[in-house]
Amino acid sequence: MALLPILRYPDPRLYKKARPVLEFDQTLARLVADMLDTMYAADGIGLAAIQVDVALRIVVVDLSKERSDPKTFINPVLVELRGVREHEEGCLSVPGIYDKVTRADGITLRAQHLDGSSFTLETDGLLATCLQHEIDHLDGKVFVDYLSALKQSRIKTKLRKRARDTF
Ligand code: K1U
Ligand code: ZN
Repeated sequence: MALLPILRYPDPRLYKKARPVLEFDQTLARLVADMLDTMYAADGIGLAAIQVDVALRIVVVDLSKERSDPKTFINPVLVELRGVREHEEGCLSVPGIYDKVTRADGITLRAQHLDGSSFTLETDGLLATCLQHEIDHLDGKVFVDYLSALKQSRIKTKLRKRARDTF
């Protein structure tokens, strides 16, 4: 088990666009296992590889109460968006900050499993919100980018102050 350091907003590495995964090998399987360990240790429901400074299109999620239903999405692509819904979001890269973001309510997504086989998922509610949030990470976008400039500036000040106070 390895816990990977999670990048903190506004680290510029969070704004990189992730590259597609081309090799479905043991190195990929190890990275996904480490991402799951990291997500569970941080009490998150999702994690994108870019958050652990790996610019590859990999997402892990687990929305189960028992933390026993890990799902892996390699090279995820949103193929359909349905309706709109406002949901409270948080982010492991923006600790302690929560705000409402409006996104599609229902999604259809194509992705690959760890072995490279393709699958389609149709979902809605929190899983759809979480997957859109994670795919945004792969495209170099953080949920606070949807908030007003004033809110973004207050969040940066708060996180900077918190980082100073921990030293
Ligand atoms: O990407 C991340 O940083 C993980 C993030 C996923 C997420 C949560 C909620 C809405 C959209 C995306 C988190 O896991 S934040 C922590 C968390 O568990 C949580 C926060 C708010 C609501 C529900 C769960
Ligand atoms: Zn996030």
